Amino acid sequence: MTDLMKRSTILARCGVICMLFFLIGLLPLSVLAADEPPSGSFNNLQKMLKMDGFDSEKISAIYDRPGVRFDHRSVSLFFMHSESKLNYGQFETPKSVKKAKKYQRVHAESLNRTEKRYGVDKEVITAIILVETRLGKMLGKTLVLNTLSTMAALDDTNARQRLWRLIPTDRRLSREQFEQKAEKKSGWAYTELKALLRYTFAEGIDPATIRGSYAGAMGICQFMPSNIDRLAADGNGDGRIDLFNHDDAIASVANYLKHYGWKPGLDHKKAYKIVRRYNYSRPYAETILTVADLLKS
Ligand SMILES: [Ca+2]
Repeated sequence: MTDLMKRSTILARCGVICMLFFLIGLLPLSVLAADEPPSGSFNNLQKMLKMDGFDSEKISAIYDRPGVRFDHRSVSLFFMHSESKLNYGQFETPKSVKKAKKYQRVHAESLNRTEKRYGVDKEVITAIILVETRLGKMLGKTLVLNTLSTMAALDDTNARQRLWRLIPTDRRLSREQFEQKAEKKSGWAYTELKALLRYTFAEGIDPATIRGSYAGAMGICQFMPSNIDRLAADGNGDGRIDLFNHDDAIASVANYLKHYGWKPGLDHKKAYKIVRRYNYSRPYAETILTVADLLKS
């Protein structure tokens, strides 16, 4: 079934309400953000970045862009009780394993080269890419720059107050929890934001175009920007790090695991411990190792 046919079928099923949501989804971000002041939110942040040595003109130009804005929608998720948990079982189904095996065939050369070079099992690398982004098919829709800038701006009491008012009251944390988390997360986000800017400037990428998860993870392997500098690798040897390129993403996953102690022939317990450095969730680590075993069988 083509994408168009799928869309038509879904719309027909959902009716008028679904159609409205669908159309809203197609609106440019600037239209949706009409209720939010377009500028001013990041004035202090810009000053900080400039004081920290970033080029003044470049920073001003970035924050003048129409799509760059205070993004309460994604950042709110950090301060809400979560409603649903990811269904990890979906990755262990025969259909999912079949797709992962196909990925291994398509990227066989890159996976074999990487396994040899880093000593990390290609099945584990593939399992991580499967769970992180459905083998590079779901890369996230949020502008990483907006998420990190909004979160970093929360060191300012006005920005915190503004976000607090925008979080649905029935799902938000207590005010005290919110304040504590905002303070902690704003410092974290500022570090990540600086890493994003350093990376994109160095690679000649427009930082206002990179989309990722609501938490700011980006690329096929979903690295946080601060990990790019430390642990991303150039898998295709073109002298650049592009985490939206499969070769680079494959090598980066391997380099990350190797850095945290992966060696060929690790036992389950040690492998589990290292995979949790990629994502701290226990079901995540179990799933990665189960999928890797299924790919080996
Ligand atoms: Ca590369």
